[in-house]
Amino acid sequence: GLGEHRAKAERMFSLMDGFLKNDPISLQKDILHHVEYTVARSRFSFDDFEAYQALAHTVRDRLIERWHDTHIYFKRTKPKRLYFLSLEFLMGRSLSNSVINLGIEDQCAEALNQLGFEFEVVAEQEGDAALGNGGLARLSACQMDSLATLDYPAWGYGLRYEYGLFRQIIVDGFQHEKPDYWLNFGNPWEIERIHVTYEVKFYGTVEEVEMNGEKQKVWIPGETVEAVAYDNPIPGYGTRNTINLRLWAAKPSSKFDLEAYNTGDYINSVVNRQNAETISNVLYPDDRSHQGKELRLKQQYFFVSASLQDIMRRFKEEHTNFDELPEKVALHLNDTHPSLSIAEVMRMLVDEEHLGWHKAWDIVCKIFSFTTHTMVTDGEKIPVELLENLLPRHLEILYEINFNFLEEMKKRIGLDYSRLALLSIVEEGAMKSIRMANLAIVCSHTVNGVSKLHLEKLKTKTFKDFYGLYPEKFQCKTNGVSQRRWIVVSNPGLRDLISKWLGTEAWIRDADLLSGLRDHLDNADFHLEWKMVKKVNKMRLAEYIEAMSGVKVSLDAMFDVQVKRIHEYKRQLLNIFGIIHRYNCLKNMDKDSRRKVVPRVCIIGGKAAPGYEIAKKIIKLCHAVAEKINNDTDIGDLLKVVFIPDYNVSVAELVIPGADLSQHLSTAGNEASGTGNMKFLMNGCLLLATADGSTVEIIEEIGEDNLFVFGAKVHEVEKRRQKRLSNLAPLQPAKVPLHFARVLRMVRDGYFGHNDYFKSLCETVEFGFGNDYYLLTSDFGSYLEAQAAADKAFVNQDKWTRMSILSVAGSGRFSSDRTIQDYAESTWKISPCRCPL
Ligand code: AZC
Repeated sequence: GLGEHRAKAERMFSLMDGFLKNDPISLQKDILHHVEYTVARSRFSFDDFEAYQALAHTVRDRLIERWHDTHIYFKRTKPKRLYFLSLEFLMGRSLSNSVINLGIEDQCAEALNQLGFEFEVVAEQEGDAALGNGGLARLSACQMDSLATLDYPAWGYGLRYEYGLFRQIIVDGFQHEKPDYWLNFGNPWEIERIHVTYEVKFYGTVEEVEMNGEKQKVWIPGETVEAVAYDNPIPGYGTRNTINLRLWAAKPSSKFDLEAYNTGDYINSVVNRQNAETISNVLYPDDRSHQGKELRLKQQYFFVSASLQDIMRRFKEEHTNFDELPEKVALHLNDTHPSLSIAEVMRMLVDEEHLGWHKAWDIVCKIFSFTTHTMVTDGEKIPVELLENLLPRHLEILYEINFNFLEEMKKRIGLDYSRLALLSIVEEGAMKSIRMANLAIVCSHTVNGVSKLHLEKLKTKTFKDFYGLYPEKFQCKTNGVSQRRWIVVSNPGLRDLISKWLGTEAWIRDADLLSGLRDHLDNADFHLEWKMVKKVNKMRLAEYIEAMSGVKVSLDAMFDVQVKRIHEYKRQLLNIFGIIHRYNCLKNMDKDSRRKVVPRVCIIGGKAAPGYEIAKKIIKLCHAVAEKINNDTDIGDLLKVVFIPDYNVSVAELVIPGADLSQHLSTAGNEASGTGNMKFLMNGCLLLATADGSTVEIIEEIGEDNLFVFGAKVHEVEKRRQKRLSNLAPLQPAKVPLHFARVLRMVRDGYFGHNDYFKSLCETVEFGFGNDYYLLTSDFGSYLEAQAAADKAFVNQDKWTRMSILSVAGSGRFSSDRTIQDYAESTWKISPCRCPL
């Protein structure tokens, strides 16, 4: 009875000590407790890694407290919730970020110290969680941090891949891929929810049955897999709110495979069950191409089905009427990858909840929003053949959505079949397929671009036809990055300096305050301290470079960095050609001129998709050029070239703060936004960049004379491409700038060895072959001018420091807090829901 219940509650309460304490002594006790009872080591002998594990569990306990309170609070107040659906999250390490967001960094450092450990060393023990490819995935991670910090009632959903993005090993200058066994050392940041499981079904047939006198479709699936939840608490900064990132892992269904057991085929039935686990096994390592593989489709649906069952269960606990769904639930599609969700919600509402089609469609169109992350027109497509087999009912639903949509369009635009064919969700042709972007646009109430330039291209090119039909759907949400991760965690020196001169730490929650640094622009002491911070970061980076590649670099040199995925459109090749040109110039200089040269350390890093041959050749070329130049004693410290292997989030945290100059070289019109540029900007590193993606807005914000802009503008690119093609017939060396031709010839003729291997790479920029689609030839001259301007600016360290300060001061707009607030207010329509202390 009630009395019994109350007695139990009182007893529980009396057993509780209150919240875990965060003073250094309590933390030490907890660390030792975890050393002994979680890690099962002796408190008298444990190493740095074990100290990491014990501290991580100590922090995890505190995260769980807040995480619980946050969820109880959300449950009680019932706000409209956002569900952020993404197949990729690049979280990187968690320890430092958590400790900072919980506000217990000093206490943890002191606790460790008294136990004979150093926080930085212990934090270095943690491996990266790399459940994503590149920009899109890291953006999701920054956005989760902002959602928590700004107190939004949000959940992230993703997949718990057992193998994250491959580790890049360089052997002899060639990239090799090694699996990323990230879970082998345990993962203290996740909470396994063995009771939060859902069945996900595949294959089978669709049948028609009579129900209440009406014909109703039912899907009779052929295979069942179980999804198990793993929860990852995401703490906000300066708030108790700690939200959840729920990742799904596939497990064999607990339902017995009866037939196999009965026929005595025990071994095979166990083997079959194991196949289920392969679904969430490995992340696809391509960041721009989609191959229409069955396993990938299975992953997508597995993710979608588990997440939506979870979301609907939570909704139904609190509501009985689906009309309320749009007031209580916002579903965000991070790119097209999760857009099967649309068909799945329709299936749930129509087949399972028995809503009429039109009513269901009405609801569905009010809950989805969509962000695209690419400039490429040819988006993700799912072959109908695959769907027919794997998800037969979903295919029917997609056909019906498309039929209704096209009927509506016929009424609006008439029987213009070529236009209708472009709009259609179904692509006819050699391989009939579903266009995921069209599906997402038709159903979402908002279609977001990730920079102004990107949105412009969506409106005028990529989705021009849709824009004509639904202009109000299209919105710009320029990307941002978290200043918690990209200054506070990765650049503690700069953090202290900023806080000292601003007289507050409030900028950690409100990045606009960074503009206050402009007040000290001419202060000599400020300059001195600013330069000192950079120097220390360069030292840290130089040590890392020496450890990784054996190359010793001078701290007086300009550290010039290009780190990002390797892609033709990102033009790492332009960078390498520039380096070769610089080398040629140095070789031809007399002693006197050489004395005036700004020494450079050119640092390149990034992974190539395993099947992307040209990108792999770029990596090899980088190594071949490095080998030649670094071993030329005549050049010495004037020029060094370094490739940093296995670029990932934690490497970025080390490299970005140590950079003087960073390069963002995409041919204008190809980079949807770019977020690396923002991270460098926040760290006082000057940008050398094309006017592409979000760089255009950075220029707006800090002014053209605070960075080095070069190259064709978007509107010039198409014209130049045409011009090149009209020159196509004969090889026309006269049209190629001399310097460019010379550099190209050196690579082609084997100056750096391996000429056969580099042949196809050279051809990408040659007439009659690749036709230089990305316009390296025509941008080369302007690129060299920008480089010369950077050299010149670097000589004047006063000017350089001013530019550096102005970069940080202008970076506030590029905080993911601004992006998330904009999404919350204009797209998701959600309000902050702050858990009381
Ligand atoms: C990237 C875009 O290429 C980049 O310009 C953008 O800044 C970033 O998304 C975040 O919006 N796209 C991807 O990373 N895409 C995939 C599939 O990985």
